[in-house]
Amino acid sequence: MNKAAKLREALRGSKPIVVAGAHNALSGKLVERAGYDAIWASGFEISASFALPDANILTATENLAVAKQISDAVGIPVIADCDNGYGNAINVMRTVEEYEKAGIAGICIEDNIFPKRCSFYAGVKRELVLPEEHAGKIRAAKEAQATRDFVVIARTEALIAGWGMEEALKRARMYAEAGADMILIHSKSKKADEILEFARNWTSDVPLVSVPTIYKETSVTDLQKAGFKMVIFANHGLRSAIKAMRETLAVLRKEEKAASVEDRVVSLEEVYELVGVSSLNSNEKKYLPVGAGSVKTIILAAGFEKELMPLVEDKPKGMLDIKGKTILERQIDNLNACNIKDIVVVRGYKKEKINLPNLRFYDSDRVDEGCELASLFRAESEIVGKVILLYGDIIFDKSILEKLLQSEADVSLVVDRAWYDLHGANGTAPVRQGDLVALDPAPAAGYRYLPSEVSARVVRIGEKLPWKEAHGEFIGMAMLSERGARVLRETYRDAGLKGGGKRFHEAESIDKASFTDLVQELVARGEKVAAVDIYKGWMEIDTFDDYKNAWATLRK
Ligand code: SPV
Ligand code: MG
Repeated sequence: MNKAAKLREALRGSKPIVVAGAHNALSGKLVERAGYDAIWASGFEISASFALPDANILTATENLAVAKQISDAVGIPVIADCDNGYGNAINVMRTVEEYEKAGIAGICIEDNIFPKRCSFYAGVKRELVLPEEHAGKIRAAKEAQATRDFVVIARTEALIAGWGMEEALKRARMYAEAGADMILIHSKSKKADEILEFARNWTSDVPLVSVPTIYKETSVTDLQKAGFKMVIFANHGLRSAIKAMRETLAVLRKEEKAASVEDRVVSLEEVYELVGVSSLNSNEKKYLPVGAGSVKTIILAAGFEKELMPLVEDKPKGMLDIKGKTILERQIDNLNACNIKDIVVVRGYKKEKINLPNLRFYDSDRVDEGCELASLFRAESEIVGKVILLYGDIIFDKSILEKLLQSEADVSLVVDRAWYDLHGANGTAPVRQGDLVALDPAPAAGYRYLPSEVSARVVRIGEKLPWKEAHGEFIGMAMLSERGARVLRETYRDAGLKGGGKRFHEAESIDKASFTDLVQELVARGEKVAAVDIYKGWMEIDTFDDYKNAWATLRK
């Protein structure tokens, strides 16, 4: 149902139509949320919101833009205060056409001359147009409307201008005969007596509208009993906003601390909710291309490494300084350089020492070795959308991250192929066994690594993979697509349910498993795990020797 039809329906109903003023979309939304039947796009409020008097200073175009802004933001009808229609009957016709096209349910036109003066301003010259002229405007308005339901309210200022009850009644009758759908009888008397007398003498079927701004003791029920169909609280939203803003700003100026006004302001979350941030988020996911800007990174920095003692006696290894920058800072620099700003860190061992800015934290109490997966799943709610998983103890060249970001696979693991040149191809056992991977296709005989277009699949992974069967080393950096993230979560949950305390690949149970065990599980379930090939360009800080080596190799 369109909004004019809604307003018509309310007019046919037995209840009074209770309306409140607004001056922009947000205030309109607040009126709607407070349960009013309709919104009054108030000339007084809109002018005031421009810090201007209500005296036809704003143009029709400016007022219309605000009324449309309000109507577009709400589901209830908007009745626009169109002052005197912005000119004579000819101007009124265009006013009607434009407001109706904009989705406004109805307008109100008063018999003030152009330019008007607000009904309440003291000491200003008050002149009304001849009643015949205003009746002509109402006729023109009704003929100009394109749809049946659009509502035209005729307003007389006869009581405001001091012309007396007879003149007010005479004018109102003329406007009703000209086709007005409602009559607004305005008064600046402190008591409702005037408008109540008017209502007693009103014999027409055309319903009456009241604006109890000055006769403020009169309730909707009183007005309904007197025969009024619509009551407009024209400017109370704006006036309360002025009071609240003035007081809050004064306290804040004095205290000079945001917390001093905390109890006077709504939370930011309430503002987000009012302006629809949640639909912004879901639409971004639906419609924006997935670029690095929408990739999240989860850094696993919970673990404790005894081989790094005493270096890590008072801090986690991610906070180890290497030439003026911690490992974590070096990782963050590279992530930021690739436009990745959403960084989640899973902390555990000495967690309070990881306190760098612009990170989001999840805390794990599983700091003993071999509980990496349990730590990662502390941040399970973050494993959504495109996600990079990063071990907190590696230092890497930015180009590795750039290459990974280009992968289109659902699950991508960065694999160092230099490992095979060093060990696999010439049969030299590695000094230390890392997370090794076997690939399909395996490197050809007489292997010398050359970057290839086609990425190989990881078929086996783990620390216990016999080195002679391995083709590369997983460096501790992986990327999941939106689907990959979902599959990873589901696989973890499902394996946990089915496996319980049983062995989980290289781990004694899923509870003690590493990320690589879950990758092996994905492979076992037929999931394609792609290897993103690199050739050196990274280092892991696992031992004191690694640390010394990093100092020797890295630039400041
Ligand atoms: C307005 O809100 O602009 C009105 C109502 O016209 S009043 O200010 O009470 O005249
Ligand atoms: Mg007005």
